[in-house]
Amino acid sequence: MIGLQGAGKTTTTGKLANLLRKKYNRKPLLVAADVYRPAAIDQLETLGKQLSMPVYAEDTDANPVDIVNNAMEHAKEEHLDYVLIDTAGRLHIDNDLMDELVQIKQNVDPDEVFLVVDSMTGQDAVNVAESFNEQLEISGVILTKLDGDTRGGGAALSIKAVTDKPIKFAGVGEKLDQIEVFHPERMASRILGMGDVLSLIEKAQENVDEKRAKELEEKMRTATFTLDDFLEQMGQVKNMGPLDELMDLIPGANKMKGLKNVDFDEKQIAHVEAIIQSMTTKERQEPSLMNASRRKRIAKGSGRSVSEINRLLKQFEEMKKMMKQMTNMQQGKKGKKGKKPKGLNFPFM
Ligand SMILES: Nc1nc2c(ncn2[C@@H]2O[C@H](COP(=O)(O)OP(=O)(O)OP(=O)(O)O)[C@@H](O)[C@H]2O)c(=O)[nH]1
Ligand SMILES: [Mg+2]
Repeated sequence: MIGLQGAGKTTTTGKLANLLRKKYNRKPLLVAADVYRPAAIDQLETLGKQLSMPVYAEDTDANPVDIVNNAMEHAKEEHLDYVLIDTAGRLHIDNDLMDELVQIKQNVDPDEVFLVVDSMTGQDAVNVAESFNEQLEISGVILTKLDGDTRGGGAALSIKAVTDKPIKFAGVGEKLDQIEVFHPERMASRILGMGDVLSLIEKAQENVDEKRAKELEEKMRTATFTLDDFLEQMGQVKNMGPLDELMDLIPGANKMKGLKNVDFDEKQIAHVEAIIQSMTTKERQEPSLMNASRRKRIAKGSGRSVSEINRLLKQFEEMKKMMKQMTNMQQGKKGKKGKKPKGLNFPFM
């Protein structure tokens, strides 16, 4: 990983290692080759601890070229199959930095040289990419901080044009799972405000248990969907990531008047969860049981107001009614055994 100071090299090293293990079942080694900032080694070691992954580091007076050579040996001995090298950044490109990186490259002969670029740096990012590529022949680019705004999309296009190297990954947040394989066509549609349905489907596939989703769907169709099911479904959507991020992926959502200024407050979900969790099993199955004293008890248990509980129950009933109508409509059109449309089934989204 190479790039300017603060571009996101260290974070990206952790993210890639995480991805390699999670998705491809690999055993990566993280290597701290930034000896100029004492905190840099600590930072990588902390990441390694967070991920429970091995980190190779030496003292700050060691030579980065020696460090990477030793790290390669270490990886072989420990049967680790990917070596991710976190190198030092500089405020500006300078010759010392370039020389050191060239030497590291000659010594380890890496399969990939990833230039990590902060997408918020705009046009400057393009110049940086050009000079790194000239001197080090990068193999690909990783754009970070694409969660900031869509200006980064412009940088992506120009970097590709100038270096003719592919953008391989995109960092979309500070957390260690917030990295995505970069898809140019998706980026283009995100910039154009068309949403990114493909990414949304991918997220759903990764985080939603398909068998359970089918069972829940069946329950909805037969109107036996309970508040317990509702709770479970909410959990599945929550796994997919922050709601406002998901909204960005839905085509046209940013143009819908009502939605534009809605604050997708994660707290709201936590409140609904607290309310449902304060109900007895029986109440969750049969919300019609809910009389005034039960509502009061639930309010107390969840720390929410009775009117919030009333609202939730009303919304739940309405949702069930709507599902029934939709099912009837569908059956009317295609017959009872007709194929249902593919796609996501999150009624409350
Ligand atoms: N929002 C957001 N923040 C990111 C992303 N990637 C990195 N960051 C943040 O950017 C800051 C700098 O990241 P580092 O990984 O330390 O950057 P670096 O390139 O290693 O920096 P130096 O080692 O100082 O050259 C940190 O606060 C990261 O959390 C991203 O994709 N999105
Ligand atoms: Mg760093």
